[in-house]
Amino acid sequence: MKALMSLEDYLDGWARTGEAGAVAKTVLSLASAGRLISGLAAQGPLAGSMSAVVGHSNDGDGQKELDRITNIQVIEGLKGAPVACIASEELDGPMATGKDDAPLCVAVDPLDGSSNIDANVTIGTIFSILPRLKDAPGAGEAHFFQPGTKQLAAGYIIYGPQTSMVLTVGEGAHIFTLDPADRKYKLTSANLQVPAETREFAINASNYRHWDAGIRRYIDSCLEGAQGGRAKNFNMRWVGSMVAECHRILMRGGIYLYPGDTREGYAEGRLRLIYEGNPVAFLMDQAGGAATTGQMRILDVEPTSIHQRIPLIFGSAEEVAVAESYQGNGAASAERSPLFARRGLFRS
Ligand code: AFP
Repeated sequence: MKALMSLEDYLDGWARTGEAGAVAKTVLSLASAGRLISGLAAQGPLAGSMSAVVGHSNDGDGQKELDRITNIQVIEGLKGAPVACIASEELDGPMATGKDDAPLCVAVDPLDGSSNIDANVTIGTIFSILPRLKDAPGAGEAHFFQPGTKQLAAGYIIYGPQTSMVLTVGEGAHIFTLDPADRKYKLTSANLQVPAETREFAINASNYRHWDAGIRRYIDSCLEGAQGGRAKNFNMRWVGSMVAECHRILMRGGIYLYPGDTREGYAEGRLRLIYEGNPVAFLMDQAGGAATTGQMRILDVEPTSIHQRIPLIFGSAEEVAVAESYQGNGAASAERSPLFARRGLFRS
């Protein structure tokens, strides 16, 4: 098999100096942390009770032991990187690294999908690399209140059957798979392209009764299949781990939806803008996909708080546009699908 380009060689060829060189160093630091986290995740229960609840977390669920450990590993891993401050799902506020003049800031979800640890389901580390604002204090939140369009790099490390880093530095989206033989990340898919059309949607359908009319009508239209207005049948997936859904969508297309709903605390959905929505949106943008709140591009949203939630719809560009077309006033006047009225499968 032809020698594959390593992550180091890819980054070397992209940038050696200046801000881009700093981004390259930071990506390699995150990749190293990913190696350690991958090893820990692969041990599962052999490493102790990684799913034990050990503290509070920002999403209302308990903080798991593996959440805590991966957060430490990411922070430790970034110690040698040119990063001035870190925002993490596992930290209440931004953490100064002591390198106040470093050019970068990193926002991270150290372990997305941690409710799946016990079930041995794919999980991942999501990261977003931003320029430090020169006129803002060291570890101030202001660095992270930049819209997603300002990201210099973003991606995730997915811990599944393979461990891979999916990365964009603004020149396409690429997959670097960690080779167990030599523990090096190797370019296995360059310039990913999300198919514009799809027949596969991902949403937690148990929340149907909590959705607004627009989302219900869109999902109804998918469920009506070939007999309905869409004139095609759809398949459904819901892994419970956004990184896994994102990877599947990058590989074969699809649409992921986590909209706001009427449950307490879910008016803006479940996913976080700065360290989940923005990195995924950057990857989608680079891979010809789309990412929206249902009303506007995720990348254009101006963040106002570190752990701000955001309604998140992303994936195949044409399907995202269809889902968007059901949002806003038009959807409210739409008739409910007779399919569900008759069968009462999803009551309002
Ligand atoms: P956890 O990290 O708490 O497991 O949450 C994962 C997640 O943020 C995202 O990765 C999933 O798509 C989504 O939540 C699943 O949410 P539901 O449990 O409400 O379906």
